[in-house]
Amino acid sequence: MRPIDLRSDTVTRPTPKMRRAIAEAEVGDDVYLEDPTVNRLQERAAELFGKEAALFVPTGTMGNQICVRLQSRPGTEVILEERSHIYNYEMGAAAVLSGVTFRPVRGENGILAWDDVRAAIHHDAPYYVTPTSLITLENSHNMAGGAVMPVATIREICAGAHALGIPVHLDGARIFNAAVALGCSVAEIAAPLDTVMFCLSKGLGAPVGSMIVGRRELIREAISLRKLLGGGMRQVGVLAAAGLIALEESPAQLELDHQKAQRLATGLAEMPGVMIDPARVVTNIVIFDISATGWTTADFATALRAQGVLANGINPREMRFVTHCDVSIAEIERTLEVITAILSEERHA
Ligand code: TLP
Repeated sequence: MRPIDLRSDTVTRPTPKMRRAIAEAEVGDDVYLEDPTVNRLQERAAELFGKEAALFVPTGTMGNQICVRLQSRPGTEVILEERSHIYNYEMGAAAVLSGVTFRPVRGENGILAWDDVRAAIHHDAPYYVTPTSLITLENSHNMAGGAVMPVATIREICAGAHALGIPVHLDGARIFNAAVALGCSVAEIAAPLDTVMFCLSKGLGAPVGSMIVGRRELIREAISLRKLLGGGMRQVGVLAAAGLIALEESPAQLELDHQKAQRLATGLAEMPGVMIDPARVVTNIVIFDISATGWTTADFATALRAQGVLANGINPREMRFVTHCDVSIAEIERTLEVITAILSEERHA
C-alpha cells in the first residue's frame, strides 16, 4: 500500500494531465530565451502577479538566492524572521553567494511587524554598524506552521523600508496558500514587494520549478545570475508545461488542503499530551508539540512509518505534517487513527 506522505507538499506526483502536457510540450533552447512554453509560463506568471516580468528557475532556493544577490551588497545585512527558510534551510547560501550576513528577528507567530523590522535596521551609521541592504519576508511561513502575513502588514513593512531605500523580497514558496487563507489575490500580496519567489513544485503540485517575479530590469539581471548558478536550462518547456497547468488549475484546490490540515489539527488537539492550537492552522502546515507524550520526534516518526505514515520532526519536540493534493481526507482520518493507537502504547521516554 502507498504510504500516506505528510513530509511535505513537495512530494506530489504529476497528474495525468501534467504528464500529457510534458509529453506534448513545444520546446526550444531556453538559454537563447527561445522556449515557447517557458516564455508562456513567464508571461502568465507576470500577469497573475501584476509584475513586469517573471523567470522560471529550477528551485525555490535558487529563486530566493538570485533575489538576495540582486538586491544586496557584500558586507551588508539581510533582515529576516528567525525561523525563515532563507536563514535556516538554504545552506547559508546568501553568505556564500552574496557575501551578506543575516539579522534574524523573531516575529509573533512567525509574522514580522514593521516595528520589529524598524528596530533591526541599520541605516544611518554605516561607519560602525553593518548596514541593512535587504529585508526578506516569508508568506506563508513554513516553520511557523503555515502562518500568513496580512497584506496590510506587508504594505507597512514595504512602505517603511522603501522610505529608507531598502528593498523587500518575499519568499512566497506557498504564496497561493497564503492568498487563499487571506481571501485575496497573489497580485495584492505582491504589489508592494520588489521581488517575489514562488514555487510551482509545492502546493501547486508541479514536479519541478519555481519562479521569480519583479521589475523588468531586475529580471533581466536575474537571467545572468541564474546562468552563473548553473540554472540555465535548455529544452525546459517540458517542465514549464506542467508548471502552466499547476499555475492555472491548482490554486482552486488549495482550500481543500487547508481543510485537511484543519482536520488534522482539531484531531491532534484532542489527543492527550499533544500541544497544538487549531486556530493557528490556517493553511496546509500543521506543527505540533509532542514532548509531553514522552515521545521524541525521531521515535515518533519511526512509529508512524511502521504504520504507513511518513512525517518528519522539525526538532526533538515538534512534528510537522503538510497536506497536499496527493493525500485524501480518508488518509487524514487514517493518520489520526494511527496516532491515537501509537499514543495509547505504553511509552517510556
Ligand atoms: N521547503 C522544504 C524544506 O526545505 C524545508 C519543505 O519541505 O517545506 N522557501 C520555503 C518557505 C520553503 O518551504 C522551501 C522548501 C523553499 C523556499 C525552497 O524550495 P526548494 O526546495 O524548491 O529549493
